[in-house]
Amino acid sequence: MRYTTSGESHGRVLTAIVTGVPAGIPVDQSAIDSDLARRQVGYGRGGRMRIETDTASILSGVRFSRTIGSPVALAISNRDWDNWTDVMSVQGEPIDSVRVTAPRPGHADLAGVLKTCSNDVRDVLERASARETAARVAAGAIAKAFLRQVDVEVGSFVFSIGGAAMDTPLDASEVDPSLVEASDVRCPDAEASVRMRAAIDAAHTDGESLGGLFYVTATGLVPGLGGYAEAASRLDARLAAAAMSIPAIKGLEFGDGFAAAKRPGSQVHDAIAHDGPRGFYRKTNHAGGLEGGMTNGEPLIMRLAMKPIPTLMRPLASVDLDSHEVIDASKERSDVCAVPAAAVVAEAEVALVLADSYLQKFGCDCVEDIVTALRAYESRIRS
Ligand code: EPS
Repeated sequence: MRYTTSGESHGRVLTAIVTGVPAGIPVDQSAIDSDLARRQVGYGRGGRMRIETDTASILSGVRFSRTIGSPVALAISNRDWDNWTDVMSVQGEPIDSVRVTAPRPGHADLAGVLKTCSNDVRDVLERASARETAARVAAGAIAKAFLRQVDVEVGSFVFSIGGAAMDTPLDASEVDPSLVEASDVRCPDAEASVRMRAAIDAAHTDGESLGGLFYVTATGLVPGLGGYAEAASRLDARLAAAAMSIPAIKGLEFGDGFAAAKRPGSQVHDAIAHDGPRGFYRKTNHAGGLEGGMTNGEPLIMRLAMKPIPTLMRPLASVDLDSHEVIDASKERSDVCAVPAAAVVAEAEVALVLADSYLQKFGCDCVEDIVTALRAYESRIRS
């Protein structure tokens, strides 16, 4: 299962095409829209989120609420397009007065215009904008619908925003999703949520932006997804590539991650146990559910680091593309913090990789055959 997206931040529409989709996945429009809404919620988002109410139109690949084995195309309209029809006109001549010539440090702006021979940062920022991640979330909702058929749930929560963090240690796979969904910073700890909101308020007052750390988890995974024999089949490598493809994600760890590098092996690896009905299992999960490039049957636990958003209301210095004079970087309307949204985008990315790894192991034509093969595998490895 793969996806591609198209669309500019203030263009008419965002689209996603998901290929390699097996037949027989129940597709509920409201589940896609509910994930789109989860991505839009979050304390610290800017004015744009008051304009958009994202909803996906399913253009192909679904009939009578089930996938039929063909590519699934999804479209999300940009409501803000109505305000940008001149600046983002598909036809006509460039309008010099709307050119953006002050690239922002930390954004794709400068390397983007140099690479594409453009004299207008807007040519780059429109596509580099994280608005595109709405299309990824729609694509990921198809992967999640498949994963539900094989009893896998993907979730996320925010661990820290700026310097405001939850207490450690915590078992990320045991976090109650209802507490996460009830928090407008997607943090299950009410007291930490208050501190995170205060940090966002202070950043807003100072013309600053904030990043943070968040977890993505997946439960119900069978052991043996991914592979140890080829570099390209290693599931941790595939998950890392997917996570790092999300704008502003700068770091990633699985399980105990960087902390494990400081401890001796006996405190890092998870002793193997077995019991009749359950089969092989671990009493600890330092590895975050991955060993040797494969799932080991324990929950997948990933922690991602997001940098602060580059658009600053108190901008850093930049250089004008035309005159080469020192100027302030451009300050478009922007978010102060999008860490809660990035967590929902990361769920989508992880779901797409996990769905693909199930299809590689258990077949890719129809859900019924995949589930039959999965049950036979589960029964064999339990005995
Ligand atoms: C973004 C800038 C802001 C964000 C946008 C990402 O948009 P605008 O320039 O229209 O105010 O709100 O995110 C979204 C629109 C979204 O849906 O997440 C940027 O420069 O990356």
